[in-house]
Amino acid sequence: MTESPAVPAWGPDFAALERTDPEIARVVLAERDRLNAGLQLIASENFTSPAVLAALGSTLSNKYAEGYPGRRYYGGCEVVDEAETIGIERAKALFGAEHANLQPHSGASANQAVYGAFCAPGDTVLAMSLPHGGHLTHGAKVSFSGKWFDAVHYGVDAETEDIDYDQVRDLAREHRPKMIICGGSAIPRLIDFAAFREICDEVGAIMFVDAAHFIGLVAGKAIPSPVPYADVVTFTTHKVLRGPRGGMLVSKAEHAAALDKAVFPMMQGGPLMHAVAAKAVALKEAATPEYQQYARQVISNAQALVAELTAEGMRAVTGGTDTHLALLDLRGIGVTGAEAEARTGAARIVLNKNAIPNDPQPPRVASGIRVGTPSVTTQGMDEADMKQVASLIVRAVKDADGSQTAAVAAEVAELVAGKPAYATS
Ligand code: DSN
Repeated sequence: MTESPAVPAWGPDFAALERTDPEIARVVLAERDRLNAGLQLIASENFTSPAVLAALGSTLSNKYAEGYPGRRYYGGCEVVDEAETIGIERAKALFGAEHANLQPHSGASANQAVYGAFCAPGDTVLAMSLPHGGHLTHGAKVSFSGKWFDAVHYGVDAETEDIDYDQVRDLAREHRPKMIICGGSAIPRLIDFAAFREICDEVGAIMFVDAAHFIGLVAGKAIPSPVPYADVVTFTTHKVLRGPRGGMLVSKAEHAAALDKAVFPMMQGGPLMHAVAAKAVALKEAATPEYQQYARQVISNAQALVAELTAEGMRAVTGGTDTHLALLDLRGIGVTGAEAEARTGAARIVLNKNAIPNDPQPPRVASGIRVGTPSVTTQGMDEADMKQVASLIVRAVKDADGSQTAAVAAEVAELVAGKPAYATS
């Protein structure tokens, strides 16, 4: 007689991982320790909550659920239907949106679906250029968006370094794009959504806002929302919004059917129901007064950080920030973005090199760095901490011979020890 296998625990069970796969268990713990041991200043990252992590590690991962709630291609979807329906309703309420789709696997997948819904191969789209702060999926030549569509790009004004709205209007009139995209990965300033709406209406274009970076600030009511203006707004759920890694979109009701069909079956197969449930959890968390306070603090921290960094000789592109991120031009202190990333990284300050508008350096070197405050704000840091963070960044960036690395790393360790990202027991 064979013995029945033990019934597995139904939820996250780290001891099971350690028993089954000690190598990967070690990696998981090492990543937790890496997060706890340093300053995480990547503008597109955050520390998601234990509730979100629990939903991600649940048996919802097992279910095939192609289709949408009540209209699936598999049996047994009545339970996961509830998770998706709750998430859709939360998204609509939080953003005041007429329609929501939680299935995109990522921001890039959500963007792909928007192209699928509104454009045919060869159609013209107008978007912010990547080197001026846009995104790969906004028509960069190496992306599907630049290979399959005729992408025309606007940039920033040479003087203000903010979006050149006159150029957007001129290019829209000249090229009559099917779709105009706003948003990007390195835009420190608020976007004038009303101006984009007016231009889109003038030329008959779909207004597509890629809000991946700033949607969490919108959710927290800390900055104005694109939702009343846009035909469709896509975003990732893991940046300021602090949810699981993934994508989402919200839209006007008139585009609901086209967008849903473009997400599934045009671009994706089965949705990741554990991720859909985790997105629902994050949306609930983002609807609280505590989250709104968090969103405001993210911006205050970014402004405090950039003020200190500029006082030390770094130049803030656009002169500052209205959001969670800042772009610093390091040419004035004679350091490249790549050097700064390596030097700060050695001292456990994690940030990324970034092109600045009209950068003379190639992207792999870059003249700037991008810093963001979503993660440090989640771990409870405030403006006073930002003063210290800025001083540590500057010491590391200017430390050409590495003589300060150990001392800076020790101060980083001391600073984060009082405010760990995650508990270790
Ligand atoms: N990779 C993201 C970022 O860092 O901004 C955008 O996709």
